[in-house]
Amino acid sequence: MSDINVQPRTKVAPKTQRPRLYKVILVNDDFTPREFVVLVLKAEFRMNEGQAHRVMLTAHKRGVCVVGVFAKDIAETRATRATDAGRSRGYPLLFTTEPEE
Ligand code: NFA
Repeated sequence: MSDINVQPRTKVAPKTQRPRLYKVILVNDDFTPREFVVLVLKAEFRMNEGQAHRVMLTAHKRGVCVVGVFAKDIAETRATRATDAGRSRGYPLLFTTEPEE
């Protein structure tokens, strides 16, 4: 009788889990001046004038615009800082976060 055990290999290579990414979304309002929105986008999201202007205009026309995609803590910190920058000037400017599918 053979004492060689041939067993199928059952260990499966685990798929590496990448941390979920979060979108920062700029929400339009009727009060925050366009140029102030552009200023905040440049300061808090390191955008140049052209990029910031395009994002501002897209939110202005469509209601919302994705500003960028980041790790959760970075997305939340930037959305809070950018929203606070508007609040400190008395504007209802709002940035929200939302997980990517
Ligand atoms: N809708 C604002 C205005 O007409 C500009 C704005 C754009 C505000 C994007 C917030 C977000 N002054």
